[in-house]
Amino acid sequence: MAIDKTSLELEKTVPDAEDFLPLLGTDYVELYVGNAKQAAHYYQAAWGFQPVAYAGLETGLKDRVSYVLQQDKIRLVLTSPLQSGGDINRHIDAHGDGVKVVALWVDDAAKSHEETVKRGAKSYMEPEKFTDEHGEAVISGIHTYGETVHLFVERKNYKGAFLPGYKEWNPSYKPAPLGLKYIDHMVGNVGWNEMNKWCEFYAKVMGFAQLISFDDSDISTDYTALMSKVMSNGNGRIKFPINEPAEGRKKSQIEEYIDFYNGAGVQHIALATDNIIETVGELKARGVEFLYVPETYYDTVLDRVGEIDEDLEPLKELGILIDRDDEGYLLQLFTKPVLDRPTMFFEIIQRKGAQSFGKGNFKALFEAIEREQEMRGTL
Ligand code: TYF
Ligand code: FE
Repeated sequence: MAIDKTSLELEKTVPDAEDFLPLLGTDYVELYVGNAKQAAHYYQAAWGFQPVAYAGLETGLKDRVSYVLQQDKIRLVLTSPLQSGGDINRHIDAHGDGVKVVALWVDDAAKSHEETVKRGAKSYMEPEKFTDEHGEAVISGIHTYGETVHLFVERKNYKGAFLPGYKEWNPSYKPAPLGLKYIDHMVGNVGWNEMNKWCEFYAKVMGFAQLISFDDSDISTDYTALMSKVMSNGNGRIKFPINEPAEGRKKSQIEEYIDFYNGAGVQHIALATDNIIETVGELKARGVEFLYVPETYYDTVLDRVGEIDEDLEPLKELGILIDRDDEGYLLQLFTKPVLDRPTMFFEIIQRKGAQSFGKGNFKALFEAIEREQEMRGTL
């Protein structure tokens, strides 16, 4: 396959002075799950996340429980209801386990709320101050696609383990971390013909700009079709690709997601590592399942991507995919869905200069996804 031009200059550059929503990074990702205790064990044991904080009956909560886990800059919050009824149960009933909150780290949560609501965001949470003996945090929030929300978290005056209301959680069980560093990007699946609407939302309401676009001729295989655009904030720390289903010969993987998730939601979270061979080797040893890439992929991959630092053999053994753009290359691999519903999955990515998303791998990747769809009988 020819190397595509993937220049990633922002179509519209947002000078810092005009950035009405300066984002410092992803603060945390919160999943609503059926059994947070067991989910926490999974992310510790299989993924090497470290225990950080806890809130539940012991801290005075009556109706829910949350576990906070962290690996380098990646913070996960796992929340379950403790009673029947209520929003969390309803969310789990509709979507299964999934991402409810993509929290963004800001300097001024009140201003973030004001600026986005002024531009058309639907408020989810008015700015609210939370305090304990470790200081003060301010949180506000807006709705995005589906039932997903963005919280703005201001923590410059907070010194505790996570946020007020949580206590430190320090069990003796602490499997080693796996070298996962930060969230590279988080992808949203939206409904038919909704991609542009949500890209406009990120542009208009949050001041993001489009990085690249590819049309469905780039990404249609015989069966799967989707459209995708990547939206990024001004400093590039937050990247949100948005996918919509497109008409193919058979059911789009995005449509399968929408059917099982009952609407739009987070499709995959891409986690960056400095050593994908070690990270993926250890994830596999701990039982995480990845999409299978046929060995024939490796017969021609170096013709496409040229020279790379790594030996091909371990990449082939682990099924790691390779792609190149004008700025360098990247290594990536995708897990199978990590839930029983074929909804959310993870990507492991190591960037060696490349700032794109693996366009050259789409064919191999989507054929691998289709083999899984076939086994589920959902094609
Ligand atoms: O984030 C991306 O754009 C890449 C490619 O269903 C991708 O990881 C796009 C759609 C999809 C799986 C991966
Ligand atoms: Fe991705």
